[in-house]
Amino acid sequence: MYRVYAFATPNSVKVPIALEELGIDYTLHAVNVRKGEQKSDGFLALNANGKVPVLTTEDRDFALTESAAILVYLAEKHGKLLSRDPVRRARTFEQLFVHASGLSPAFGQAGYFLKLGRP
Ligand SMILES: N[C@@H](CCC(=O)N[C@@H](CS)C(=O)NCC(=O)O)C(=O)O
Repeated sequence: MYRVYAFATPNSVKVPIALEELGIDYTLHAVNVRKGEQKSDGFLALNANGKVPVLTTEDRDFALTESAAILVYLAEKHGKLLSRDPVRRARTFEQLFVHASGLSPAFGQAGYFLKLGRP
């Protein structure tokens, strides 16, 4: 069974959504980024970058960070959600990269400067 380390954030929710779509069991482990839990030693051992989400196996032998990488891993490992047709596959990656390289960083900065970063 997978473990998902996440919080109620746009990047986090992608992982449980994919696991639900795939029909795969997982356990959800809250990492409260508002309280700084993503910078704890225990969490940094999973992701030295100190960010959610992280997907691990039950024994935590395998830990994967970066939401887009996690989505691609799950789709390839379980043979669903990612077409083998080159054009359809490219369209999926097109949307994935729009989010990973543009929308997500913009949301992250807006969240920081509009909420967390205020004095
Ligand atoms: N590129 C990363 C971004 C991860 C990210 O920025 N996560 C945010 C929540 S959406 C986070 O952990 N923020 C806490 C922090 O940066 O300290 C991904 O897609 O997984």
